[in-house]
Order: sequence, then C-alpha cells, then structure tokens
Amino acid sequence: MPEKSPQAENEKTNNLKPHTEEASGQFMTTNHGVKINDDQNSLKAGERGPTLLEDFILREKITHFDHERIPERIVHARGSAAHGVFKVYESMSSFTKAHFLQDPSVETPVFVRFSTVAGSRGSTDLARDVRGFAVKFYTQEGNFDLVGNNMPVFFIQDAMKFPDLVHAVKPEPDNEIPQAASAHDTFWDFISLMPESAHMIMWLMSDRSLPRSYRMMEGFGVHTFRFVNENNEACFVKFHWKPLLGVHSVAWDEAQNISGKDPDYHRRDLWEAIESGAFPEWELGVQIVPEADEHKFDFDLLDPTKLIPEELVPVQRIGKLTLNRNPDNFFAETEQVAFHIGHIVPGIDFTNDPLLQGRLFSYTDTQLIRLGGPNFHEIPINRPVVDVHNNQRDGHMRQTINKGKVSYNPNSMGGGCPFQAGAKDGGFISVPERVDAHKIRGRSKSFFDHFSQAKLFFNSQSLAEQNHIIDALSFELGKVQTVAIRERMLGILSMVDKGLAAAVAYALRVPVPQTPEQPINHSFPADADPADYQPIEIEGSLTSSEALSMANTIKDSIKTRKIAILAADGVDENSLQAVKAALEAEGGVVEVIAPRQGYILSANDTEIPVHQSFLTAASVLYDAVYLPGGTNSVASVEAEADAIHFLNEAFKHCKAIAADEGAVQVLEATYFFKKLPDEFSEDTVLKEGLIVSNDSAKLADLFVKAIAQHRFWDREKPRKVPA
Ligand code: HDE
Repeated sequence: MPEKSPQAENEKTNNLKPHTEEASGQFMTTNHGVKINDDQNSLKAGERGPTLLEDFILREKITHFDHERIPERIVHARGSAAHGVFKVYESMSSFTKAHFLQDPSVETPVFVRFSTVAGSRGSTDLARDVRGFAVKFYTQEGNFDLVGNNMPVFFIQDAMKFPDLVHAVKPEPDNEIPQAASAHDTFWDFISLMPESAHMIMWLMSDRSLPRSYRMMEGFGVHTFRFVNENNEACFVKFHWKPLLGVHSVAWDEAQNISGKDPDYHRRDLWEAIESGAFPEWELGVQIVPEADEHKFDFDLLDPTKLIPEELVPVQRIGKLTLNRNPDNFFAETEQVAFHIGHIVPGIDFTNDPLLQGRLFSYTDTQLIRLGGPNFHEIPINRPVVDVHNNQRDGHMRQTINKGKVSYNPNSMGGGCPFQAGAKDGGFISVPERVDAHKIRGRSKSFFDHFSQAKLFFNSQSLAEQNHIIDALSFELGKVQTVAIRERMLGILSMVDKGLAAAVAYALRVPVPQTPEQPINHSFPADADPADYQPIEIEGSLTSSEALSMANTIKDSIKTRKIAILAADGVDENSLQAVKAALEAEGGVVEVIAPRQGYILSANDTEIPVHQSFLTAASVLYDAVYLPGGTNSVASVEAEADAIHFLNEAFKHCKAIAADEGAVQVLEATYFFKKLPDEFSEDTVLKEGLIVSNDSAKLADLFVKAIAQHRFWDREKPRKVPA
C-alpha cells in the first residue's frame, strides 16, 4: 500500500468531525454507553444451558446487525467517492450569480461519487457501462448537485421511458442473469425498438464504457441547464468535466480479465491515488449559449440525446476540482450520500428537457425508501455547510431539535421567523420563463432526428476506436439469442453507418441490412399513425468533431501509471533501479513482480523488495512492463510460464514493453518478439511501444514517452497473440 497522505480538511470535512468515532484507547460500550465486560459469550442459564432473553448486550448486538443493510440504489448501486475542493479560475459573474463561481479565492468543498449504472453493489467495476459522475458542491448558498455521467448524451428523451430502459438493462427478471452487463436479449430488444438511443449506443459501445480509471474519464451534466446573473439575464449552459490526466480506456478483453483479477479495480485505483497524494483533478468546462441562439442549431437544446459539438460552441474551462481525501467510512459517506439534480443554488436553473424534468421528481423520492424517511438531509454527509431553517418538523429519525412553539408561516409568535429571503438576500427565484401551451402528452418533432449525431460520433473515431465499436456490437449482439432482435438492431446500425452495419452483420453471419423497412421507431402512443413517429434524417452541420475521439486526448504524462518489473534473484541492480527511479521521478508507480513474495537478491546481494508474486499479480493490472538484466534473474523469469503469459498479454493489450538487452531471451520466449531491429529510434518506439537497450538512461527516456502514449492499438490488427 502506498503511504497514507495527510488528510486534507475543508469546511465540510470539519463539519463531519463531531459525527466521527475513533475507538483507539477506549473501552467498548453498548449503544447506550454502558461498558461491556464480556463481548465473547452470551448470558446463559448454566454453561451448557439456553441463552437468556435478559441478555440486553447480545440482543442489542444482534438486532443492530440484523438491520445493517439498506436497499441499494436502484441504478448506480456500485460506486466509490471522495472528498475534495473546487475553485473557479475567474469570476463568472457576467453569466451567473452563483456564489461559488464568483471568487477565485473561494474554495468550495465537494463530495464526488463515481459509479457504474446497471450492476448491483457488489458487481465488478469493469462492466461495459456508463459511469456516473455525481458532484455535491457544499456552497455558501446551499448544496448544488451536478449529477452527471461520463457520456454527454442519454438513451432516451423522456423520463417516461426510464423505468423501461432500466428494466431492460438490469438482469432478466426470471433468472437474474446477467449481472452488470447489457449483452442480453431484453436490453437489445428495447434498444432495437427505440432508435432515439442510437447516439448513446455509439458511446456505450465505444471504449468510453471501459475507463482505465475514474481519474481518466470526462464528466458531463448531459442536460442543458441555465445560468442566471445578477441582472436576471439567463443563458443556456452545458457542463463538462475535463480530466487533467486525459481520457483513457482499457481493451475489452482486458476489462473482462480485470473483472476476475480485481473487481474493485477502479475503487482501488481512486483510493490509492488519493492516499499516495496523487490527487485526481478535473477542470470544469462550460458551453454557453445565449438565449437568443436557442433555435440556431440543427438539433433541439432540450433533447438529451444530443450534444453541442465543441466546434460550434467551445468549452471554456472555468475552474478546477481536486479530490484530496478519502472517506473515513464507506457506508456513512459513500452509501448514504443523496444526490439530487434538483439541488440547485441561485444563479443556476433548469430547462424544459423532459428527461431533466422527470429526474427532478425521482431523486428525492428514491431517497425516501433508500434512506428510510424524509430526514435524510440530516445525515452528516448530506448536510449543507450553511444553516437550515424552515418549518418542516418531525418524521422518522429526526435529529434536529427545533426550539420554540412556532412551526408555521406566517406567524406573529415567532416574529415572522424564519424569514423569506428577497432576491438581494439570496432567495432563489426561478427564471420567469413564459409558458403558453396546451396540456399535451407528446414529443416535439424537433426531437425526431436520431442518427445525425450517432453518425458524427462514429465518423469522429480513429480507426482503432471504430474497430472497437464494431467488436463491441458483435460481442453484445452475439450474446443475444433472438435472431429478430439482432436483425432489427442491424437495421438501426445501417442508419448510422453502412460499413459499421456490414461489419457487424459479417460477424453475426446475417445478411447485410438494406435501409430498413418502416417503421423503425416502435415507441408511439396507441391510436397513433406509426408513420408520424418515424425518425427524420437530416444532414448534420459537421462531419466530424475532434473532441469526440479519445485518440486526441492528452498523452503527456505517466503520473500514477502502474509499471511492472519482472525480476528474480540475480537481477542486475543497476538495470532495475535506474529505470525504476526514472519512472518514479515522472510519477509512475513501479512494482517488482518475482517468483516469490518478500524480496529478491540482486547479483551483488542487495535485498530488493517484491510487491507481488507471479501468483498474485496479473498483467491487466499494469500499464507497462520492464525486464531488467542479470543472468540468473533473466533465466528464472524466462522459465516462469506466468511471466511469459504476462508479457504476451501485455503485448496483446497494446501496452508499452521495455527490456534491458541482457533480458532479450525472455522476449524471445514470447509469441510476439521476432528479432532485435538494428536501432530503436524514438519514432519506432512511439509507433510500436517496444524498446530494448543496454543504455538504461536512453531506455528510461523512451519508455516514459511510450507509456504516456497509453496504448499502441495498431498491434491489434495482427491478432496473433494467444494470451
Ligand atoms: Fe439518474 N437516478 N435518473 N441519471 N443518476 C439515480 O437516484 C433517474 C439520469 C445519475 O452517486 C437514482 O439516488 C431518472 C441521467 C447518477 O448517488 C434515481 C432518470 C443522468 C446517479 C435516478 C435518470 C443520471 C443517478 C438512483 C431519467 C446523467 C448516481 C439512486 C428521467 C446526467 C448518484 C439515486 C449517486 C442515480 C433516477 C437519468 C445520473 C432512481 C428517473 C440522464 C450519476 O433517482
């Protein structure tokens, strides 16, 4: 384990302190404070007799235990969270009056929870899934929750369809199979009938659904929100989180392996980075659209299946989020935190996005059952850092002791308190949007283009990314048993890209679909003419957008990247330590893996600590591999089947691999290494991610550059590695 970092404090973590408990140096007591003399044995009528009902200590202990569990979140059940702070770079007062976005010297405490969506609490972190990215800002004007995802769009356009979507993706109800996976009939049955999901499906089938780390994924508010300034002028805003480490993902084969080797991979990664002081950072980005431009786009700003391409409205980076403290207690903080899209502060407001509007109802409602009643806002992690005063009273587990006789308004007996706050005192005032309409159940025709942005996304991907989408769809639809669902899905894919549809059709060995017969949309009201609900096809204004491809992300750092050194007794100490030191100097996390735990002895008899043995380690848990020299070490590693497998697999997953020239025989035992080229130039290393040298300094320099590239996806083409 990395060393424990100093625990950062802020106004919110200080507020939590009175609620924390620390047992060190204390006697054990009951919940009512009575010291316990025997926590080993129950009270019995004779040593071999029955237990007595009188045993209040046993009863209390067992009763509490019996009630330890609460319902898990209906979606986003699996997650991890951390404390941190947010600071704006410069005042955003021309757009918003939100207090936390005014002054660069103000540090706003935050609590951030990342999650998968479909799996239950104990499911694997590496499921192919959307990730939740929920941020609670404890501002001086109350809590603002930005409850977003790592993808900028959503599956559906109207909250009415959310329960259907979730029922379709969750394990099938008869046998509760499969866990945390969309690769099954009910999900694709629903999706194939709902073409509005096409854009989101492109994102879900892309590598965005397999993040390398929570710290290396973007976040998005998804819906269009509003900013409102002091003069009550409003504009539209889309929120983004941009990770300073870049956006990176793992390979699907790797993800499946990680799920077995370390299902807590993302949770552990977040925890360890924070403990080691490598604090994860994101910049908050905003895309601002003046109200007058609402109808300027070829999509509707209220449609949550659409993004605003960054080429049309650039993302301004307005502040930084830093996560610098792990929770003290998972249940009390991460499990009990209650996010709600309706927690907003003056200066921010909603729009009429019909998905957003439905969410406004759902989040409080779900806490009532999950956290057991209307006082969940009093749970320490959910409390704002400002005081709460109102006339709400009582209820299950009420903590606050409200003084006085008055709990109504207007009142004279309490002097009219608590007062309503006028605008100048920070009272929240909704944007007075004019609504003049018939009451109608329906959907705006401006929501009917389902394919232009799906096309934009697919066209913006690199070749490797496009291949991954094809493979993902071939995998997922390959797991679907009902042939008609596969065929319907291919019809939808052919609306996105003919080549994509043809490639998936080839993998499934079904005919290449022609443009499907109408109707393609099966989601319309009874009595409606299906023809009125079919997607419209429009030519988007852009053919591709750089920001949509992870190939264009930042690749300038190896900070927190995990590098494995495979070694054994007899290792050449210099060849190991020089490279290790160079990698660590760049922020890499280096671990020595050896045939046994404990330590290895170098050729000159120095003890070098070992972090993992080949039994406990797995290549999928590392970003890169290095083989140091030393005759005996090299011979032992070469003889270790798990080490050869480690290298083959690292190669298969397109990772950087480096070796001291003295260790070349280990590479020769792999499937991928043919012969040493005449020279390892920077160009070839950065293209192939493979380096062998007897010059440790040169090797370390090129290795660092190669690891920063993240992956060498070109290697996938030959697909000859049987790892
Ligand atoms: Fe959620 N969502 N959601 N959602 N959502 C929940 O609230 C819901 C949607 C998101 O770490 C639930 O407290 C509806 C979009 C995150 O605790 C629930 C609709 C986006 C989290 C709920 C949506 C999200 C949730 C379950 C469609 C991205 C985890 C437990 C109308 C912008 C928060 C809970 C955490 C959680 C409802 C759609 C993000 C049931 C009805 C779109 C990150 O209330």
